Amino acid sequence: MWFLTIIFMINSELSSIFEDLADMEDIEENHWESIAYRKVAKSISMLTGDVLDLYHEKKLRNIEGVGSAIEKKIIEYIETGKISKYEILKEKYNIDFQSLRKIQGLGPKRIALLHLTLGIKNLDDLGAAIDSDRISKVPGFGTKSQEALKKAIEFYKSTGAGRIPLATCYDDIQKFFDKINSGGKFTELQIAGSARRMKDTVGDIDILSSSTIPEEAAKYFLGLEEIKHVIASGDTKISVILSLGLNCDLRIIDHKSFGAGLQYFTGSKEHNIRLRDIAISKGMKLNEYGLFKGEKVIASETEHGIYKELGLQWVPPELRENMGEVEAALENSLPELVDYDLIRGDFHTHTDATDGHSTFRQMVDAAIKLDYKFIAITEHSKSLKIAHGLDEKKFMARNREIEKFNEKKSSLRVLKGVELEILKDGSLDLSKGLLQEMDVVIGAIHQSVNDDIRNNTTRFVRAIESGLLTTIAHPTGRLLGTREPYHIDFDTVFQACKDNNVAVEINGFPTRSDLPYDLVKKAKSYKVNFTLGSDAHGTEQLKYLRFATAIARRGWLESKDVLNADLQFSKKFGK
Ligand code: DGT
Ligand code: CA
Ligand code: CA
Repeated sequence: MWFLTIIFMINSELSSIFEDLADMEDIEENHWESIAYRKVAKSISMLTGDVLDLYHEKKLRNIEGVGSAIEKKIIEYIETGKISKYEILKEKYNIDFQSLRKIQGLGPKRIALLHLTLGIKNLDDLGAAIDSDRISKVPGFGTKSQEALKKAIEFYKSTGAGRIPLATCYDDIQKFFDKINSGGKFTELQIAGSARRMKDTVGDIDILSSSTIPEEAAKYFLGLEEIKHVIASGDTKISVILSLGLNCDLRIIDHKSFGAGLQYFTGSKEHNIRLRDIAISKGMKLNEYGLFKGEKVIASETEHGIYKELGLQWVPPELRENMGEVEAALENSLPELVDYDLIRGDFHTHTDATDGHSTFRQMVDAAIKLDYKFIAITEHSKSLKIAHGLDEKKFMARNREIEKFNEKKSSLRVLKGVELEILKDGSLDLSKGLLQEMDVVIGAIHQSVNDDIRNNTTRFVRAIESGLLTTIAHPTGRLLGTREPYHIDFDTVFQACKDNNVAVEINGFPTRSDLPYDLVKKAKSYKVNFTLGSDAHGTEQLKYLRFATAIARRGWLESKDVLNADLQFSKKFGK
């Protein structure tokens, strides 16, 4: 990963506020202000450090485009959580710029025009205006752009609009959860939905609770400062928008049906439908209140009870996608998933020698602190110029540094690695001699990718057959929300990996999450090995390894499939 900056919550909040401000100033016809805000929005979004750090160091002015007026606004936001100018304009316009901006063909000028002429404020308004043929009549639009907008909305909705990578909000969700819990108002509290299933992206957060004082508990929840807006508040369900930019559904249910509720609201919907069918086939009824035979409650208090009474093994949440887990659970043959705690090392990291921002020593120290047994430092290779890829000479120097560290017999072993460019014709970016010296060679395709499936597949296969790769990196090349996966024949690639003893990477970097879990399951059927990597470009990103592990579990992997798992690593590296 080389073109993504790190995601800091406050940076992304500020950047989208300034972008909104720019859009609103455009409508107000204050074009100079608009240009200034847009510039700052962009420079904040590209920062590699946290705005909060710059604030503490009194260096906000170092951000490109920040003068005294904008500096004041940033300080106001950090200290009060609000920017008064923004609040005033928002009141006036109340436009969902963030969604509208994501529609291809809608820039700030056109959003402003549609607002001024048709009063369009959000995607629903836009859809309705298209359906009633009003857009085509706006000067500058026409039937053709109306059609194009209709398609663009469909695309936006189908590619998972508004979904957030779980890895970028996981810590905040945990903190929010702990805060709810710390109030002492709830008897039971559990995260459900896609976040419990550890899906790579989440649409909203579902929290399930029970309480002996439900009204007081609801009031406490609604008073939490993390809640930005209340969408709906009923006796059993409260829906809110959190300041971290996610919706959250809190359900307060009866203690007696907590297990059934947890099962139901964990989903997935497809998994639940299968369970409901099984219940029906056994003459029972399953819903969020329990498993029933006629009026009689067969199970409801615990989730395990529900599965047991249906004649199934308890299914780990990560597997609940109707991908064969129901059949396996009926036959008592679910896999023994690789455990999060067994992953004690990272196969994919970068430092400031290329496009990372932590030093070698900082990365190594952080790995020791995490009690890792190994870390592979896998810098980019020379032809990835944008990431300052290293040539043979620089890799040799790095290798000597690693050897020196390993001589000290620390609890951590550092592996000599490279994220190696697979060139256009499938040849490799560094000399054979150097590659043979490496512990970890992750072959990656970053550049000159075309739409030709045969071309891309052959490119991978040639590299795999070189005998010099240990792993292929983020195989689909997808970037969540911005880039479609490459066209690749994965049956051929996985077979080649198996034949040449090349592992397949699961990259846990939030916007990559690559391989996706369904392809992991497919790769497993070829009996390949897997390596998990965070693709961290700084110490604070090492935590993404957990999300690579989540994908591994969602792809049915067991310890024996994963080279990071203790036992496998020892076998390979004799430690
Ligand atoms: P998300 O929020 O899009 O990332 O995905 P989920 O799975 O968290 O979906 P969400 O929040 O709409 O609903 C939470 C769970 O509630 C879902 O996984 C299963 C259950 N559920 C919701 N609607 C239905 C439904 O119509 N039928 C069934 N069987 N279950 C449902
Ligand atoms: Ca959800
Ligand atoms: Ca929900």
